[in-house]
Amino acid sequence: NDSGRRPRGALIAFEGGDRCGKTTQCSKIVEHLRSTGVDAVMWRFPDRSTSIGQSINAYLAEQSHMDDAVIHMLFVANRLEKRDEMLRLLAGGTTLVLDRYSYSGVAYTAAKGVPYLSMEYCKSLEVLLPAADLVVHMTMTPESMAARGGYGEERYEKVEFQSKVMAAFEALRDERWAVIDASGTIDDIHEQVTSIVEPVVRCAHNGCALGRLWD
Ligand code: 2DT
Repeated sequence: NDSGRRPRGALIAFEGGDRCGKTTQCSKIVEHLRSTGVDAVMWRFPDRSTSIGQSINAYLAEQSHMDDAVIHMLFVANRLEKRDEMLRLLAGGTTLVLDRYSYSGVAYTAAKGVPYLSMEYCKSLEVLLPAADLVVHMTMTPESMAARGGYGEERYEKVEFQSKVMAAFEALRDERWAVIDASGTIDDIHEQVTSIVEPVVRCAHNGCALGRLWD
């Protein structure tokens, strides 16, 4: 980078069904990147700390009911309210590791099968946001997810629904996605994640352009 500008950070999203180990892997890769001198932070969506995030949290905890279109748009708004900060961090050289992003937004709503909330329509609401340089899709059968501790506590944690979410994620895949079998050990998965993430971080540092959803 001879322009004198600081190299940008990479935008990396972890996606997958509930209880498949995304949060663990996000923390581990951030810790690893930092240990190699890469400036990296982990964020999660929904961000339950904002007022929109608190409404989403109540919905997920089944403490409130909301129209499917309304809750969908709150998830979108919850990303948009973080957009400026996200772009600022990336431009300043920080790599952002996201525990869920727009891909969950589209997959979970599309999986509901509401006719006016089609996958195409849901995608159209995300176009103001940057595309992830890499989507790490952690996959595992809904039955094995259900066997993990804590499953079933929130609204979407039902085997039949998770199968539909899985199919929706599959329909979203493109060349930026890497699929990882989430049934392995934490260390094996971390090793695979590291080998996929490192070249993407280098590419961003070397000036690969940040894309936009869904170009
Ligand atoms: P966790 O916080 O446990 O990952 O659960 N979801 C998430 C959506 O329906 N739309 C979205 O845009 C996002 C980001 C996935 C969050 C739950 O909310 C769902 C599971």
